[in-house]
Amino acid sequence: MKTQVVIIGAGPSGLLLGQLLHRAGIDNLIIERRTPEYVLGRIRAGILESGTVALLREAGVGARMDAEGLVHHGVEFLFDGQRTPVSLSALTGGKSVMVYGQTEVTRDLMAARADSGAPVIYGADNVVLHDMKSDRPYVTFDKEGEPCRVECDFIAGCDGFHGVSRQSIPAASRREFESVWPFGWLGMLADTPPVNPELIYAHHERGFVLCSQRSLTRSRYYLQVPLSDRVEQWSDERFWQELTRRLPADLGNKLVTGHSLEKSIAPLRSYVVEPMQYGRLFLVGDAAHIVPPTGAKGLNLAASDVNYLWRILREYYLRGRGDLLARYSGYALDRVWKGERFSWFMTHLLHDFSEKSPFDRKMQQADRRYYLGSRAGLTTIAENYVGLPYETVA
Ligand code: RFL
Ligand code: PHB
Repeated sequence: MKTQVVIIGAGPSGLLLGQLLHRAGIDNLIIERRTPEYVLGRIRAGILESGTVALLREAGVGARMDAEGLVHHGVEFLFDGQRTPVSLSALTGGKSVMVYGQTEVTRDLMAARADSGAPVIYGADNVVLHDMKSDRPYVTFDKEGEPCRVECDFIAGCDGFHGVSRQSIPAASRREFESVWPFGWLGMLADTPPVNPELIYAHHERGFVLCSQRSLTRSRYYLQVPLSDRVEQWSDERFWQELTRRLPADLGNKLVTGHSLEKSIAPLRSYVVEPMQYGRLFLVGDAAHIVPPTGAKGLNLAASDVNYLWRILREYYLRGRGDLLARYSGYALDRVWKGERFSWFMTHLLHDFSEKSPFDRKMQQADRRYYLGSRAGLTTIAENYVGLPYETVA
């Protein structure tokens, strides 16, 4: 087999890149280890930055998002029992975020891929990348026990944190930066109306709480939990009780409880690999970086990488601009590190750190009072939350 770009991984990064390239007339093949049902079963991100929304529209997959997604012009913070509404639009010159879950984004991208007739191979085992430093890289894999080989011009490693692409770069040619957080998030999805029209990020001495949503009838809540906790220890009843304890009475009384559709615990990690390319291999999304979910940046940084890579590849194929290829990592990492910084900042600001010294706790409290009590502080939070602008590829 032969194609122009082999994309490894059919998560949101791989599917979005494939869609944009296909619409630009650039042939690509997506190779995915799992089944489509498995990929759709993962409940993850819920908030899209305005740049991600624009990119999905540009890819021709914005119709259902625009019809069903909820535009949020604000977000709320809560600590010491005090609620602070943050008007994202007023602080950013009219920008907003979209509540539209990663599952729905992925479903739309899968449908667009099927309509386009462009190929995806699901259930591919033993994917191996070859000759990335040459002009003719290729990828081998097994499909139903049969060995396959695809020759290509470029490989896009969109295969997430545990994928094969990053590991294919020799250790001496990559540098890793990592910080693992001492707690996890227990997430719960339920068909109950959200407790508040806007998302609430709350600090509580028993731990952080996030009240999020997927629609007007579907809620997504998160609780900070110790890393030693297992999801089996959290019955629905215990979850709702703990959530109520961490919310002020006016909100707790409004909480509508119900049967959970999904519950899972995610550890929190900050991670970046540099550079994000090796010869003709480009790393995209979680394959290159992980953020704690507190800033809602994981999926949005993946879209940001796709934004740069597809424009660079389009310039290469349509205008012969080979010079841009070497600049992918620089473009992507500038925004990635800013997203890492914001996610790190939000995680520090809002979680309970039992090992913090009394002085550090006072600093954390002062940070909260300063950032949420000054227009400059609120503007910093708002402009990062709606998403920093993309640089123009030129
Ligand atoms: P994905 O979604 O992990 O997709 C990668 C795809 O590659 C496939 N794959 C392979 N295919 C072929 N060969 C191999 N050897 C392969 N190895 C892996 C996988 O099966 C998969 O289909 O990465 P992508 O596309 O870069 O997308 C990134 C986003 O998924 C991610 O940033 C966010 O979901 C992060 N994230 C969250 N972000 C938020 O903004 N808000 C959240 O609430 C949130 N919750 C989460 C999350 C990530 C989680 N993970 C990764 C543990 C919750 C969890 C549990
Ligand atoms: C979610 O709805 O899953 C969500 C929203 C905002 C975050 C993290 C997760 O910061």
